[in-house]
Amino acid sequence: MITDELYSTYQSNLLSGSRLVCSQIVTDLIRSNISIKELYIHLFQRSLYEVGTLWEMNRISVATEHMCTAITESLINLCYPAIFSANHTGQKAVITCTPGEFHQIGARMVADHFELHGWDGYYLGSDTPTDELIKFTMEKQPDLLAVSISVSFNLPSLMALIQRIRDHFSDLDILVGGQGFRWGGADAFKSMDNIHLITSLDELEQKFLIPRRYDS
Ligand code: B12
Repeated sequence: MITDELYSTYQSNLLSGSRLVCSQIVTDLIRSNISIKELYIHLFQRSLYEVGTLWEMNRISVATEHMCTAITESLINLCYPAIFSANHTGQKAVITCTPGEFHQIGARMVADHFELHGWDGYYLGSDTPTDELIKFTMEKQPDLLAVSISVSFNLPSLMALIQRIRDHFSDLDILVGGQGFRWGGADAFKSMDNIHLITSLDELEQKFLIPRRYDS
């Protein structure tokens, strides 16, 4: 369990750049069999949201924000033995960010949750060129495509991407999500078929991962 006290210790060590202490905390939590979702949301996500607020308030530098992000990405790697231990179902998802979207950790957590539920989660990371995404999707023939945006100015980029994808894959399920929708944008997808705005990992599990796990 991640108590407020443990979170504060982790966060102060992250902000001061102590990779050693942060990795010890994460290793201990994994050994205690914490769920990956709890670790991702109540430690990594909570901490990065706070880093964003501190950066916005000019209380930490851009360099410190970059360091915290880099450390967090390295700590996520410590979870991989747990993530890749599920029996595979044969289902496949491609997870990416729109062109111009550089925030990739949320998409990575989404990809990891597909893996946790036995899917092959192909994670392409940030700023994927649409032509390359189309080629990759043709090659992998996934059951669904998930796209993340963190800044609302990338909504037009997401709309353009969806239109291009639809030219090639007329009924592929497309999940969209991320903080880019915090200030609206959901209406743009209402009239579109097979586009699903998903607001959290819980909703992703409930609507797409847990039910299908028992189908096979
Ligand atoms: C790290 C960071 C960066 C890094 C990203 C590096 C990297 N490797 O990812 C860099 C330095 C590149 C960056 C750049 C910028 N950033 Co920045 N960044 C952040 C920060 C601190 C953390 C992001 C993060 O990883 N969060 C943790 C993840 C786990 O959370 P998440 O993305 O929300 O994902 C979760 C859910 O949303 C969901 N989810 C996400 N995507 C999807 C998709 C699907 C399909 C589903 C189902 C679910 C889902 O699942 C995840 C797990 O729960 C945030 C602060 C914050 N609040 O997040 C600011 C933040 C997002 N950035 C912000 C800004 C303004 C910028 C810049 C515009 C700054 C600038 N002036 O240049 C640029 C934009 C770059 C671009 N074009 O994309 C603002 C956005 C505000 C807004 N109004 O849109 C934030 C909120 C900071 C702030 N408080 O102001 N940033």
